[in-house]
Amino acid sequence: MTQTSKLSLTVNGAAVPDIFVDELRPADLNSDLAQQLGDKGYLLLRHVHDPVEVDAARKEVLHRLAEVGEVSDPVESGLASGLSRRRDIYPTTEDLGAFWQSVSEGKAVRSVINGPRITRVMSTLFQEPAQHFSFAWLRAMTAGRASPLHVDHPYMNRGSKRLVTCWSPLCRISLSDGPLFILEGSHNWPDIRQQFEGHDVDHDSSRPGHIEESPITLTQRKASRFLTTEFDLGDCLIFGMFTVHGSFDNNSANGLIRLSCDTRFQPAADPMDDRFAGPDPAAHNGLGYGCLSASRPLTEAGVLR
Ligand SMILES: O=C(O)CCC(=O)C(=O)O
Repeated sequence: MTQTSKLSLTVNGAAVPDIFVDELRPADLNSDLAQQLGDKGYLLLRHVHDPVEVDAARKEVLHRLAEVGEVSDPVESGLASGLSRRRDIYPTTEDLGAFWQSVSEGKAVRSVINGPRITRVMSTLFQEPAQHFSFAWLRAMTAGRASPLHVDHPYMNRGSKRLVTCWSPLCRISLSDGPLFILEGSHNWPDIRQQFEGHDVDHDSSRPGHIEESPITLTQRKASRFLTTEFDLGDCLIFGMFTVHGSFDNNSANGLIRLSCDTRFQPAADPMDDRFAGPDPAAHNGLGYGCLSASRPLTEAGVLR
């Protein structure tokens, strides 16, 4: 990474010192994926999706956001207008959820995130047929926003123990646009596992699902590093349920809407968390897609999920 690019990285508004940042290394598709995932806590796969299909998904999402007035012309540049008619058109949480479900289930989006290319990689990873949740976490992050530090386990732990997250950028994401990061070695941190294992955010709302310690403090305390990279169309990042991750702040100077989607895969033979399965997944608190901050207007600040 170049010195200048690193300087644009902030979390919760705080500059991340260069010494705490390193590059995510691409996985070797020709050697054992499960072993690499176990060793490093993540798999960065370059060009696993078809970049042309990812670009089609990007445009599909942007045109849906433009319908509610949230994208400037030309729409396919992907810049936020700073305005929104979403809540006027979709006044209730249910309406907002139905809108976001329709965007998340767009044909072009699904042919990337649930398509045969990524499903093949997942079957190779599990060494048996893979299946995905029907629910998908499509995100549109405007400048100034970020995802908090967390592990995924407390949000989706009622099914397979072999569940993995697959995070796919749906636009090019430079270091200043709020890329995802993982904390190096965090999949092996016993205190994080102990704190979150068995915690279910829908059963116990008295405890947060995310990590309250500041990302920089935790990284320093663990002598860890923020691992990130610039993401291109076709890339994806796979990680397990105890890998600590979040996103840097979107500091895009021109207002780029950072688009990404996280999906979850597991061996098809394992039980599936029923909140996220089937044609109309109930998701968190039975709200369906209305549980996601992304279902709310881009002009409103929101919390994760
Ligand atoms: O895209 C983001 O900002 C967050 C993604 C995430 O938290 C996840 O993949 O679990």
